[in-house]
Amino acid sequence: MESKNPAEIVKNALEKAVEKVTDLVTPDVPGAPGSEPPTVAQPTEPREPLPPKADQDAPETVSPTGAPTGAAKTTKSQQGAFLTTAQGVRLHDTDHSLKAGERGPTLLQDHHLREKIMHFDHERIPERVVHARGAGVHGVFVGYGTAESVCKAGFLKEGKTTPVFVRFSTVVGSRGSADTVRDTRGFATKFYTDEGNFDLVANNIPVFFIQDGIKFPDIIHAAKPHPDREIPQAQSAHDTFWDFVSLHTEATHHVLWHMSDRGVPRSYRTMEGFGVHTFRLVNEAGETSLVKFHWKPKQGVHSLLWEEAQLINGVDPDFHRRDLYDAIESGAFPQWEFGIQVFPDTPEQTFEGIDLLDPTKIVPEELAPVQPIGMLTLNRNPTNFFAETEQVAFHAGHLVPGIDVTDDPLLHARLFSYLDTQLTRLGGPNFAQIPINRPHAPVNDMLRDGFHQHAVHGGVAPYKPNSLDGGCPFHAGAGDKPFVEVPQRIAEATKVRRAAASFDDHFTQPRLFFQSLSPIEQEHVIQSFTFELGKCYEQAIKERQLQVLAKVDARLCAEVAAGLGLPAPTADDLPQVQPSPALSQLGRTWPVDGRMVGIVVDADDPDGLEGVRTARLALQAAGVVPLVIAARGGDLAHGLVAQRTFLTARSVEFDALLVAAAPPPAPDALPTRDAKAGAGVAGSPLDPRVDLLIAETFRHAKAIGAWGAGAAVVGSGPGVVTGEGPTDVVEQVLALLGEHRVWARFAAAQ
Ligand code: HDE
Repeated sequence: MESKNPAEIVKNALEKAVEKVTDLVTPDVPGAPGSEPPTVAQPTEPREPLPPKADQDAPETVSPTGAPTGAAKTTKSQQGAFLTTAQGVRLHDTDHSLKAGERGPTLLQDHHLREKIMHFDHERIPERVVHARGAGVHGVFVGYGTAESVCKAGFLKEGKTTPVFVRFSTVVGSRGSADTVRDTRGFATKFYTDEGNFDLVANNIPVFFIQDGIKFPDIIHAAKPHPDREIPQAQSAHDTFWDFVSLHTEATHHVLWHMSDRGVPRSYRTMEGFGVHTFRLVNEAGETSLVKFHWKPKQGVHSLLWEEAQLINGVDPDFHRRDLYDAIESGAFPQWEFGIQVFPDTPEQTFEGIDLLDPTKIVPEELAPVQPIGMLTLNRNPTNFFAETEQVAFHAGHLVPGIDVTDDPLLHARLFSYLDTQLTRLGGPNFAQIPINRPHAPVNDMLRDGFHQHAVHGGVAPYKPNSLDGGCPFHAGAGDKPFVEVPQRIAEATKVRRAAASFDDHFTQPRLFFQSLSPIEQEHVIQSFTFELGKCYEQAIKERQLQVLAKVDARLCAEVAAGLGLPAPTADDLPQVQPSPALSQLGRTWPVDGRMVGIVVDADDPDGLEGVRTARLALQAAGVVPLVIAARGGDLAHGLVAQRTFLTARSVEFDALLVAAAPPPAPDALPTRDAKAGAGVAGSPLDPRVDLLIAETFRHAKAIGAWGAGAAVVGSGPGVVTGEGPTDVVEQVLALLGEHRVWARFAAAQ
């Protein structure tokens, strides 16, 4: 008998689904660019293309109509040992164009040059109008079966394993913008179910800026760079954004989340996901329920500090995508539990007075708990960014039997928009045939021809009714699992351009959100508003936003006003709210696997390196990625390798720091050659870059552990652990890492 325990169900299914992966993954230092190490000399012996790396996967090898092709999943798009043209003709030289003499003009007849340059000239496609910057990976979803009473969708059944592709993104920035900007994050999942593709195109914030999709171009035009100078990139800290949201106060709730720690996630792996809208589920008996979808990260919800986020934008603009790929490559597969809040499907479509059709409202988890219904595990990196991550096309209207939409006016505009946008972005109506978008269920539509048609359709009658193709394809009968829209009753109505009165309250829930945060999180919200409004040029906009904040919380408004040097407006009769503790992301402990720990060593002290080896093994055993930081790169004693040098390391890369030595200034620390000169005190016995590492790690509330000579240079305070040797220090640092940060160092946390 199969287990009913959700954890067991996932474990069993995952063991089957990822057994190959665990064989292949070596949990050492992730980031190898290729599947085998290169030789110093250029290879000259012809050979077949190299296989993909062990952590990589490609779209399922199904035909454009969803038929399994039987080809190996890892089949590459290129084959054969020799360079060819796109027509498969072998070439003997691609390094020189065909010329009339060695120093003569290039000949028009050079068809290889022409083909190569033509293709290169058209390598780019338009970036997404929003969510342009993102990273996608493959995974599996396993149903717990606990949703069966409310939803008939097959992929939610107990133990059912479904392949998925997930793309995380920022909203505002262009494709090349930095990852750790303050922004909302996208969390879009394509489930390749047996009943067709289901896309949950979600965000890491449970509400949205607008209540009606007709305002989407307005909020996006306001958030994007100013049209005249095209600055700033990927930021909300500018006049047009605050001009709009201060006037359009239904944005206030989303703005509060955006200004909170949720706007700067530590990692894609440590974000919650929310479907935002209320959806309607249907069970086998045809009964309906209203639900909100949630993704709960097993890794915990965890954010960056603002200074870290800013530093990372310069030090490693690819921080979030690198973190995701590296975690998967090192075998720390991120997981999210899929959950639903369930509400009765009443004619009013409200719950405890909250309008479920208003996407600027949440239902606090204390009123409707999130019920777990499955587990998502991301376990394979893509093989090709463009083919998979860039060409994946999500759509809020990709639904499967059992999941239907409600009349949320924001959702309805999305149901139009997501197909429409692909026409320009992916160049025509056949984007569902691109490998990453192909369903794994049989496709028999009557859509024909168009740009980039890959299916070779048979028959002569792509219309209904027909007799020439034997009547094919047929309508699915009730027993054939068709998608049937819920026959939802619509109350008698008049055509209007208006919202319901229940959409009018723009301030109570932002107040609830702010008051539910811990003091340290509230400090961050105050700091973000002060920073963002401080970056605005126009005083009128700052004053107007302060008027909005006065309606949210008097202290929030007063402290931001003080930071801006403006008087704080006041507001009367602010409502009493019942805080929702579930909205705070602090105060719990989480698994540590996939986190990064730097270890400062003295390359010239072989005795001290013995302890470093012990520490490294202990960290690896806990699933943590240890990176050795030394004065120089390369091999060290005891089989250790320096993965970072004092020149290349920066504290923001690490979740905690171990200091196993007190290395003196290295030759490249001479002030004139040190990019971080000034970090250390002149004449200090410690390398100034190490000094900076320790200071930043402390300031950013991360755990620090030290032993030997290192213990003398790390100072003291909450979360600074010193000891004789590595063993108990590592143990204590791992425990601190599980709490994410040492908040006790901050005054606001006291
Ligand atoms: Fe989107 N959104 N959106 N959105 N959205 C797009 O689709 C749109 C909204 C979300 O990784 C676009 O293929 C409208 C809410 C994600 O490929 C576009 C409205 C939520 C992604 C579009 C919204 C989202 C998108 C741009 C208001 C959270 C990235 C390119 C009515 C529930 C998907 C594309 C990916 C992308 C339109 C509001 C999430 C233009 C009109 C609310 C995660 O179609």
